[in-house]
Amino acid sequence: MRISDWAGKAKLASRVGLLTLAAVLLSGCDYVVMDPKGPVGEAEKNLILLATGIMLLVVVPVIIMAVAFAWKYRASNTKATYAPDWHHSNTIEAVVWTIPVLIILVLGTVTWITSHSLDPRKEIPSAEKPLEVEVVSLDWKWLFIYPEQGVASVNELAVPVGRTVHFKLTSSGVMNAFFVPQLGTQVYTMSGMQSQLNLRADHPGTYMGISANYSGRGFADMHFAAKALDTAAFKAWVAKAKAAGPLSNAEYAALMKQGTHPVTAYGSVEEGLFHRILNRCAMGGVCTDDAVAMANMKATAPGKPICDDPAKKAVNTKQIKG
Ligand SMILES: [Cu+2]
Repeated sequence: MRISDWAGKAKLASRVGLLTLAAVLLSGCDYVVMDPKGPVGEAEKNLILLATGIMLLVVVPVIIMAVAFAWKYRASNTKATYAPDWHHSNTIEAVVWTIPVLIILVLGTVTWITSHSLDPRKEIPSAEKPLEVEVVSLDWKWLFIYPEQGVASVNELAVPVGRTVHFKLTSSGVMNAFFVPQLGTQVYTMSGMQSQLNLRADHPGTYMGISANYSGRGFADMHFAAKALDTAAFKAWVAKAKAAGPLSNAEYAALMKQGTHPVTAYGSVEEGLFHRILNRCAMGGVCTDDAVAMANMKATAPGKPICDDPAKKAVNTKQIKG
């Protein structure tokens, strides 16, 4: 191959490379995770950048060496050392073991520390009491209950800017995952279980909220708007919700039916609805916690069949966190 052919090939390759880069940069994709709007998302973004950077310490030299070695030891290069009997080098051994071990130590330490500092259950220090929001995933919609305000909404989450929000999450049926990428941390919602999440939005705006766990036919439409509002706007949002009709048992039964749902506000919520959803008795019947309590009582009575070893900690679905 002549030199001009090589030059032509290199030019083509660089053009393809530039076009690919341009396509990625101009694709209009929002790198939402890399554009966080709160402290949790910020910490997670930094963790992604740090982990990627550390891993590139290996990836980049390996790519360079793969090309450089192939070029240096090409058949036509008579100046390169030819060593057919070579079999060991202490220097190479030291390099290929020390660097990965150091990287694993650093990554392991960072992962250990952030697993605890970014625990979704961990409270975010704040002077103000966190806002309580109860989240229920249904097929295929999200229900948000505000116990303090006595209102609820479907597919719209409003939170005050700068105030920590403490979420309690569960699912009415199949497993889903609550995720507002710009605020950080995805948490699973599971039937009969309660998970917890603490988040804070530091900038007003409307952020995309999704379910990050496939849950069936209407899943693609199972998203919600997470609105971070200033204090006055949040008060106005609550006032507007209060003017809407109640979230009655009949209304909740309708929400439980499979199907997508438009954004809806409810002016009042039946007391303890989240507790009953969590304990699988929202539509009547025996609550799971009552059933478990009854089974435990039976087990402690002498001569009765033992459902549960009383010496062990009671199995109570309500207590399982995470
Ligand atoms: Cu679970």
